[in-house]
Amino acid sequence: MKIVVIAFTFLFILIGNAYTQEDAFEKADVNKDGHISRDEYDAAVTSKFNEYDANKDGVIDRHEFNATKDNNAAIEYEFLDRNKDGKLNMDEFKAGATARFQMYDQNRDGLLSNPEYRQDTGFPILKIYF
Ligand SMILES: [Ca+2]
Ligand SMILES: [Ca+2]
Ligand SMILES: [Ca+2]
Repeated sequence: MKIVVIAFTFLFILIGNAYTQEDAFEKADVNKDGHISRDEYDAAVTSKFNEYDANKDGVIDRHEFNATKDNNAAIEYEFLDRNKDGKLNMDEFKAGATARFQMYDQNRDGLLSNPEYRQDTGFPILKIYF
């Protein structure tokens, strides 16, 4: 019985994660055309920046980015922090987000389709941005 409960709990966690992923794409796709345009992406990235910036000082520090705990976040933080001052401002965050968008936009149509969003890059980098 206990094992069944654990198995179900695990299943719910998996389903929960799948829904979370679905939500991020669908939430960003404001006009529900199945693609995330650059405008939609910019809006989602801006609100994500504000979400990270917990103390509202206009920059994301390493703690706010979770870079002190998460190795992938730490690597992405280094990539984003172009002037290496240990802070991310909105310009740096958006420049990095644009670079990642272009990386995922495989057919170069300026739109992010659902399969492009879900392609396996080894690490779901876009989750960092929206
Ligand atoms: Ca759209
Ligand atoms: Ca901050
Ligand atoms: Ca595309």
